[in-house]
Amino acid sequence: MIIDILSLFPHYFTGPFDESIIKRAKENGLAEIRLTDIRDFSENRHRKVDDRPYGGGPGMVMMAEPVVNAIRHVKTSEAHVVYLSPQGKVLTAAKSRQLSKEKHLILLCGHYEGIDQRILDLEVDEEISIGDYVLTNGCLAAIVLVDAVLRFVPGVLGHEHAADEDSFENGILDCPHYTRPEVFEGLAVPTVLLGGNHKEIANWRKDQALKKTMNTRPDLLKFIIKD
Ligand code: 4GX
Repeated sequence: MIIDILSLFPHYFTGPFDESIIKRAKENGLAEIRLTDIRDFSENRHRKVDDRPYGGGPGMVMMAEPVVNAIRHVKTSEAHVVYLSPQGKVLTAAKSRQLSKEKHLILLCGHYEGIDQRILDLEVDEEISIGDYVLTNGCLAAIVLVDAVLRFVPGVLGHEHAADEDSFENGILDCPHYTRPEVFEGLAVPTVLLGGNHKEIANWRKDQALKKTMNTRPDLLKFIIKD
């Protein structure tokens, strides 16, 4: 998968994408992440990419010309263009899995008060939000999206089924996990996990996951009728 990230701060991404699982995915050729500085596409001699909003109001808006030129510079016939914004549909595991099937993702990171609407009209396929809060810019949202999507690209996680067992894959939260020691500061591992009865363990985990979901995210249970 090729991922192009268009932003005003290409250096924002060097830390997160050069560690751990994403680093390994890049080294193994499973993901190529390319960073583009939108300022390189400004026609202005001061590399200006923003201007005052028509109709007035506070803040600045990213201008159509440099952003559209930057997108067109990296765009291929297979590209799927995403704008990260609080106005988008909220990112889910299902959407992340869907995006993991794309050959070429272009992620546009907004700055200031947003971007000229004509960029969306002309070049953007979908608008995605990582949650109902406002960040200072779209770079962190792009990092979150890349991380959530790459986990579903075959080979990125060590063991192929790891992504299937996670929270949300069954529409509910995950069960609690334990590792050694058996007792930590007086708290014992539930005995069912020590017994080796796989059916009993599976039942216990399902029960715990449901209880956790009921307490923390009852909204997730609204549409679920399952064995
Ligand atoms: N999930 N931001 C976009 C610029 C902006 C402001 C207003 C459109 C309208 C965000 C999020 C997010 C900060 C990225 C504001 N664009 N992105 N940016 N939540 O907060 O994705």
